[in-house]
Amino acid sequence: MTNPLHDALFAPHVGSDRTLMILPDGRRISYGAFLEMAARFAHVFADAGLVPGDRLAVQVEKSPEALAVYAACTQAGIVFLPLNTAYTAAEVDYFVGDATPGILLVDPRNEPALAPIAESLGTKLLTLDADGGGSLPEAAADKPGRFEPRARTEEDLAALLYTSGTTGRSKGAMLTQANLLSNARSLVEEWRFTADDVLLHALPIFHTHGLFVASNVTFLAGGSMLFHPGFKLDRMIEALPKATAMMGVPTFYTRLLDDPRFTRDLVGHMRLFVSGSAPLLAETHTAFEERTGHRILERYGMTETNMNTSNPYDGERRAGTVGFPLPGVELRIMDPDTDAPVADGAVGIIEVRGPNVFKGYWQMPEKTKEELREDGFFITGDMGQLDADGYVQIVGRAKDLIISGGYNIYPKEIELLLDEQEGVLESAVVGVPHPDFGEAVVAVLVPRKGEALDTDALAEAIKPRIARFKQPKALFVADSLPRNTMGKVQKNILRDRYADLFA
Ligand code: MLC
Ligand code: AMP
Repeated sequence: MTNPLHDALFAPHVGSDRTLMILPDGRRISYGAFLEMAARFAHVFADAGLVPGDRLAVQVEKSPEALAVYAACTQAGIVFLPLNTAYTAAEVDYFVGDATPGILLVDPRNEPALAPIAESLGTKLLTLDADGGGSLPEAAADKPGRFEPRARTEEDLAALLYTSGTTGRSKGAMLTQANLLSNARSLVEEWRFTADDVLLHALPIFHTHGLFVASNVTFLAGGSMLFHPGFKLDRMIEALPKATAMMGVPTFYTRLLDDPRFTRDLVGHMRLFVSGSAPLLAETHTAFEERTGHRILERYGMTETNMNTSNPYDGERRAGTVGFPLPGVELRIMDPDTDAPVADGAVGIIEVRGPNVFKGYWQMPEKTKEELREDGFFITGDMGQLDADGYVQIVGRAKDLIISGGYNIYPKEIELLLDEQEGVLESAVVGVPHPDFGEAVVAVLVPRKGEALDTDALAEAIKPRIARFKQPKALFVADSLPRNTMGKVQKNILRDRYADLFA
């Protein structure tokens, strides 16, 4: 029986004593032990009645067990649906209602808030805490350490990852085994990952970067990871001398550069630093090289497409660019007005096609049609251009999107929520430069006639509704919003108005 993703990432390591993870306390977990744990979890899921194609939603802290749930789903043919731990119960309610998973796995702390949601949908609730305790590991304790992988093809779904949209409604990107596998293979090759690599892994494992890019590459190469629950500067400084490679969002790099302990000596032995998920400022790239002698390798990806482009491993890693399309990925720059390719070097919307491109949005055929063309090209919504040597440069976004510390935030979602609040006539949410997060969320509110707005009370009121990272870092009250002659809010004017807020 074949299950291509399992066969490539996990099957070769069953029973292996090689180290997969080294935890911050020094504890080591071998590939064999990790895969035994995954097999036990797979038994729990199958015994609960989940069959291939069913979904399993997960909102738990990063831990070896949490990653083993992904491996368990792969072998059991279950579609893995990871959720940001910052999402509130109100947000999880939407995802669970939309994806109708057979199991919802949550942190025991959130059980009281999430149990009613699971119950109303007939979804089984299991728990897993940050230390590996909970009802899932309890149920798994007496299960066999081997699980016969369920038959799957490369076209079957492996994961469902939700991404917000410009309408404010999140969409589930359907990723197939082929999407994940083709990308992992390209990246191992392009970035020269081997079994000797030790990746410093401090990214969350509920998004593409930490889950597929970092973890799949490690599994496929048979390397190991210094597996940290999150980015803590002191821990990074301690761990870097033991790593060969690191992957991070630009905030990781600016935070490291702000610390005098981050020196050339500390990372002299490292072979690779990868950055992505948000624009890396050319000045960060330059400062990093001056400090360490290393040139960060910047790449460009999305939830819907995995990785699209990468700067070269051996050739010039050009600051301010995201490099070249990966092997098998076609990239074109289109003029949004004429729907034809732009002239050489001109700016347009980036479209990509290849084995990395997702299958569509879960139960949203209309949305899928709007963004995924019939010829297979996906309209990324990113504005880009090719330089004279073919390096892709991202110069802006056609979509109204803020990227803060590597997390995507769609203003529409926050505006809809603010507009619902008492006394608010309308609102506009923009991203402004932020030294730590790259961009920060700022909201401008217009009160209803005769009403006074209390911004502190408003900030408090929206807290239970949206994740902390999406909440505005500042709220302002204005008499009106700047509009053009068509009545469209001129967000560029607001961005300029608050450009120095966090400088
Ligand atoms: C935390 N906060 C954020 C935030 N992260 N606010 C805005 N944007 C963020 N990204 C909030 C916290 O809740 C806290 O609020 C305050 O800001 C300070 O938190 P902190 O302790 O400084 O944050 P920290 O825990 O250190 O997290 C920062 C971070 C983290 C950058 C390490 O956000 C992170 O790991 N980002 C990675 C995101 C990622 O993996 N993206 C990949 C997406 S995949 P308060 O007020 O309560 O104190 C993708 C495709 C691709 O995009 O190409 O890769
Ligand atoms: P997400 O859908 O959350 O995976 O975010 C994908 C978006 O992140 C892309 O559409 C880009 O706008 C942005 N992005 C990812 N990598 C880069 C990069 N290296 N430079 C600039 N933007 C990036």
